[in-house]
Amino acid sequence: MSYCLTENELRSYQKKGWVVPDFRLPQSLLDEMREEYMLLLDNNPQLLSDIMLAPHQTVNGSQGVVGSKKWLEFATHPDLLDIASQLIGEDIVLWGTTIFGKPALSGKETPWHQDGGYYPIRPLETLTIWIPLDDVTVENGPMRFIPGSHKSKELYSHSWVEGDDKTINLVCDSKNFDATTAEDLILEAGQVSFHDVYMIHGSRANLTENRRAAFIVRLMPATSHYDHKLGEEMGEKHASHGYGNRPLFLVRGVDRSAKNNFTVGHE
Ligand SMILES: O=C(O)CCC(=O)C(=O)O
Repeated sequence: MSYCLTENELRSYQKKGWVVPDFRLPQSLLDEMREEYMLLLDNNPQLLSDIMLAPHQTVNGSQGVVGSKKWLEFATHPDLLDIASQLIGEDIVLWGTTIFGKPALSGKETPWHQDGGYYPIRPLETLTIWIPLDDVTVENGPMRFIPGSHKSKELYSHSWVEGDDKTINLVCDSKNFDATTAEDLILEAGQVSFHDVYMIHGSRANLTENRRAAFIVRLMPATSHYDHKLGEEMGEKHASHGYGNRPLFLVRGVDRSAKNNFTVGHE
């Protein structure tokens, strides 16, 4: 085990819904990710950088992203999986990645939401690894978390809010939480945050002169089932997300659910 979470860190994850361990990614890895991100932007001039789904997919990419296997390599870095296994167990499936680019001057807001609303995962369990490629400051649109909002394991009501000034349009109704309790996630590039699928979170726009990009990895314990058929049905509403066709990767252990299909969506 490359990094062992302390009792305090484990408690923080359980109590607040996220943890930033006292751990850093190697600088060389960070440099590689940044380089690969520039390539990704070059290869996808048709897409806005605010949100790019599944850059690890080289075929059948959601939003038509032209991705690369490098992102899968980054997402499954042994240190990250070691930490993840302490939070969701030894049997792990990777089912998604995303990059929220928050470009300088025009980086869109990500409104308050829970991640799980349209994930075809039963029982619904997902650990999100949030990896900033740049330093995150109060000004450049840090992630904002509502502590403890994951605890009831409930998906709260969300409403569709029109507008292309945001990265997503399904927004958690304000009656469900107290925004004044929000905590900003201020991180240096190299630090990493891990958060629970039920936690309410969002981020403001970035109007600064500095980009605030983050690479996001979605893992589920292999006791859960990623139901592609359900993903297809849900996809009727959110076609670009490609949930009916996402490739699953068993990245640790065994498929305890015995229901996951590791052929759909692969090359
Ligand atoms: O990076 C951001 O600003 C938003 C990320 C997010 O909402 C997520 O990872 O679920």
